[in-house]
Amino acid sequence: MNIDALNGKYGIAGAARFFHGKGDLEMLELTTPKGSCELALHGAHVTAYTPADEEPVIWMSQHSEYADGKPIRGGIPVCFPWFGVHETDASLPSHGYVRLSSWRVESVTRESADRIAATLSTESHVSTRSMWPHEFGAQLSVTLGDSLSVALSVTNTGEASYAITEALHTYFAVSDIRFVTLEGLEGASYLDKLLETDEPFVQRGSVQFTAETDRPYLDTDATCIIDDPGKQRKIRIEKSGSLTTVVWNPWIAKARRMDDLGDDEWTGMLCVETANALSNAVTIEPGETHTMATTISVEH
Ligand code: TA6
Repeated sequence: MNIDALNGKYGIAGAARFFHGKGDLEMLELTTPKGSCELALHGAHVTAYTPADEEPVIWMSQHSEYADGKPIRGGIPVCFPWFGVHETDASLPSHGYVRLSSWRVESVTRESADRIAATLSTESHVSTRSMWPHEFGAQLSVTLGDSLSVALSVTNTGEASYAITEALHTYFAVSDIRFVTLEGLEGASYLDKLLETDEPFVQRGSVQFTAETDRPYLDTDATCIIDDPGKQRKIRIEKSGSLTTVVWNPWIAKARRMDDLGDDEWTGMLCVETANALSNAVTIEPGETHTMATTISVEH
């Protein structure tokens, strides 16, 4: 559907506007007196969230690609139907394939003067079955109000149960990762993806960052808080339907190896990902729906 048709069917004056963004991607901007957010129909990918009177909360790479078949670097990538490298075929896209193509708009609803929601959808089809031989319908709902809530709902539309792994792979904007701490995961068990071991570790105190960090914290439903003294703010990350929190910063060497992340951009971002991964894979029975959600807010 073209931009004029989208605005004609779903646009709301002063609150919901479709436009062509970078790479000519179809974008939706949601605005209330409490703040604004943007999402690309490509991947149902949130690319901006800025509460009123705040600096942007979501980080975007200045080197991202914006093209069909390519992931956007930054924002909130929707990782599904698998998280990370495919279990049996490493040639398949990292973090699944739903972030690589355009989703359909299902609804845009202004719930009040201060709250607006949009829902996008996608589903299994002939070209996905070769990568993942299961039937699903997926909806991504974004609700902008005093906070930003993003929910991924997956319905098993097939005849047999199956397991999924998934993530709302959120990139947060921070002043300098070297001076930021992450609270909420104290005592949680995590794997260190940078070590050649499946031995779990236990988080002692808050998470601090002194090198590349790539850690899935397992069996945790904890609310996390990014404490950012440089921006004199805290970012609160609540979640539901998720037992994994992945914490990632590429640091210097990995940033240099990434074409879509600038050599000096690593200091300004931190991924705290609402997920279900590894031993927290979710089994969905035929006809059932599983919903995972994250709610992001700023506090001082
Ligand atoms: O969630 C952390 C992680 O799995 C890292 O290992 C790193 O690969 C990151 O995701 C980005 O993955 P992507 O496929 O988007 O480049």
